[in-house]
Amino acid sequence: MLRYLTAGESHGPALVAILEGIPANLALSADDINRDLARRQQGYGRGDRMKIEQDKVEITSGVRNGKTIGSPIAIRIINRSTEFFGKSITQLRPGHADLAGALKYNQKDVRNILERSSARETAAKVAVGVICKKLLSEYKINFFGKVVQIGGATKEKDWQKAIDEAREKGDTLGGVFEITVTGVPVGLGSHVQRDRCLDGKLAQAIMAIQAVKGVEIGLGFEQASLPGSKVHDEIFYDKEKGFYHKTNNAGGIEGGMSNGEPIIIRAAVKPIATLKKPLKSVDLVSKKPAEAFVERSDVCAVEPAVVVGEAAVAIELATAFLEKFSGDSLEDISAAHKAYLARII
Ligand code: EPS
Repeated sequence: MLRYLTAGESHGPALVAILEGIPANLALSADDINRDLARRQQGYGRGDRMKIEQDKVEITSGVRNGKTIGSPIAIRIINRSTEFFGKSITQLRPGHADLAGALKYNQKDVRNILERSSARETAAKVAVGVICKKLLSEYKINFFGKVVQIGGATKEKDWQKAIDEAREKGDTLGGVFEITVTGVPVGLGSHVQRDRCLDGKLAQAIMAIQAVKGVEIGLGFEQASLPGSKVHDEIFYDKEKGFYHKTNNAGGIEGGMSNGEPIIIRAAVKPIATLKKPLKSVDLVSKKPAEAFVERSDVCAVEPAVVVGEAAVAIELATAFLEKFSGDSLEDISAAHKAYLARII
């Protein structure tokens, strides 16, 4: 079983994660992880925090001589920007976890909520996701993420302008990103029980990313207005490649299982909740009207969200892959995978 936990506050000493269930003998280095950590730090619209941080991972367990050994993999990413950690806040930000978190956890200092709810946590998730991607790449499963929309702009040439305009107004923007995964074998997930449906698991993982408010797979919401003849992907057979479809409106998933076509999943990201020109709000302690709290933040974080989305999808697909081809070493998993592919042709 693959499982993981992250811990760490945005301006605390470090972010950490433990990932258990990765088989032995997978080649893994800090550099493998650092590449995606650097990708996550980029993107037009990022704030000044990214000029301070140079996210690098330290692998503190589970790897010896450049290979996994089957024990839990622990990682740590040091936070350079810790200057806000001691500062108390009481003005609630609409759109963030501030209000619900402060009431739920009985806190008078919103800092105790925002430090953990910050999207900074996604650095640890990306580190875990890279390890899962690395495992899946052994089986020719590859990830391609991209931005498809920023604010209302669907053309790349308009994105920077939209972000610049939002910045000038003291505003923020969200958008849509898309993750495509190729090489996924037929039969990950299952139709037999709701908590084994692959699309359900992917939707949960994507929705659990900070700021994501919508998910669709394949044609998604568009298919609700189309007849079946325009939606369902016809089935063909070829002696070399086996069963296949010429279209992929299902986004690679039918009946809660991968169907052998690329998995295509899109997510809607809401605009960042910290606005330079603050919205009306209330002070948590005095309960009097107050402007929302303003601290350093990003104008738009859809580009980094692509990298986080890839990680979230990779973690779910690796979990489903290891359920199907379970084994404690890479060699055992490869044998099960090879035998299965030979059977289904
Ligand atoms: C982030 C770090 C944060 C923000 C952003 C993402 O750093 P700071 O709050 O110190 O500027 O830039 O967090 C949020 C968007 C949020 O809502 O909390 C990061 O490392 O990705």
